[in-house]
Amino acid sequence: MKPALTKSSIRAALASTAILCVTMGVAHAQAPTLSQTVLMSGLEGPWDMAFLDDGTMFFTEKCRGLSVRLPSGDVKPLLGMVRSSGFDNIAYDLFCEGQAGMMGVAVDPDFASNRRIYVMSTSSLTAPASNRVMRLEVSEGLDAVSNRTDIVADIPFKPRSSAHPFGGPGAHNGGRVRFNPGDGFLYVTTGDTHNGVVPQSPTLMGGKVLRIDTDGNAAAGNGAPDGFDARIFTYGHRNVQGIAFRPGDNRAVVAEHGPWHSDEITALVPGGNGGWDPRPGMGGRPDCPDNYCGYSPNQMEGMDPGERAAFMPMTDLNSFPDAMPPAWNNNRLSQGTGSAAFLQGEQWGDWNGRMVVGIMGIGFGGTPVGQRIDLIDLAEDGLSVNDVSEMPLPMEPGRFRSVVLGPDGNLYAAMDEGEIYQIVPN
Ligand SMILES: [Ca+2]
Repeated sequence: MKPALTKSSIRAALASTAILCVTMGVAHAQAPTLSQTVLMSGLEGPWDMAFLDDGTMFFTEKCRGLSVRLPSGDVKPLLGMVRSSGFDNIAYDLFCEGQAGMMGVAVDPDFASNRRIYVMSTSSLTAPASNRVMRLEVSEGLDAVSNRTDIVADIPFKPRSSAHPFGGPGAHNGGRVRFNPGDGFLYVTTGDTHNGVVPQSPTLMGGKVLRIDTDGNAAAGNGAPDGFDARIFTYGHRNVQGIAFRPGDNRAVVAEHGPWHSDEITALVPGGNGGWDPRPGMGGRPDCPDNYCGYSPNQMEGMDPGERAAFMPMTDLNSFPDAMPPAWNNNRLSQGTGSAAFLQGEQWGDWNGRMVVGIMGIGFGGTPVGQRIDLIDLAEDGLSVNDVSEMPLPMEPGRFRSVVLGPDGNLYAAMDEGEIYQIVPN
């Protein structure tokens, strides 16, 4: 005997269907399953990527230069560095040494009309050398660049070896360049170059985040203290290699390498001090090798990261009570937070809106190497994190130098080992 279809049974059936839909809705918004494609391999130290809407990808290699991968897969060399091969167009002043070389690349928000891109590289045009941000114009055929204009020419470069870990020339350049979609300005991250006076200096452009227009002029409202170079947005940094802008409020968030302890993720405020000051004699610290206390008190051997942090903090709130506190310090470890991006789009499920941070891996003094991509759920006020988890990678981990969200909504990741991966959420 069939059950009678009554109004109440229909209502009950509809209600249970509705509950089922809600349940499925919740179940649907969960972590995606990832797959990957090797977009490029055999590269020499790929450092950064920047995309056009159609998937065209500009990319840099630290010691070779700038190239572009077309949606067809064809690759065209655009601007080579001294001693590179395979480039018709070579800028002989551009060179690599140690951590320095050709680094960040960004596409102008008005690329469709002005054909401009921006590249940061080390250059020998001055002595000592410097790191520069160059503006280039790309040909209609995407096969050449011209009209180079160096819009920032005074970012420090470390010219000589010093008595420090990784103490060779070229250390700590920062190197990321990114446009903030909210204000349209170009943000440039720089490093302390193992020079104690640089991060807190009002006039030296290392250990900073610069915020400039496309001619290299200071953006209005940078807010640095009186007497500071007007291009400075934030200062007191060690080595910022990651910067990304939070969807919704476009707040700048940086990822910064720590000194044997405390990689930091910091939500920036205009004019803010990151609180890194490796000068001798600061914070009760004595003289330090080559006047740089960054690895004190025991730079060549392992010791408890908490003791290090107490002695030489990444954010010295005793000396600088108003410094910007990090939202996260990688559980007091230094593993190489090299790059950052925000995931955006329904395809990322629960991860939509989370910050991804590529971690290169440094196994010093008993620290786990930790090569991975972290998913960071930043608190609304930027002062802490709601959650941090490790992305389950669809490939073997490596030294993640760059993570970029592509125009197709997929994540692109470059590894020092030579690959650029496309990571697809399913
Ligand atoms: Ca800091």
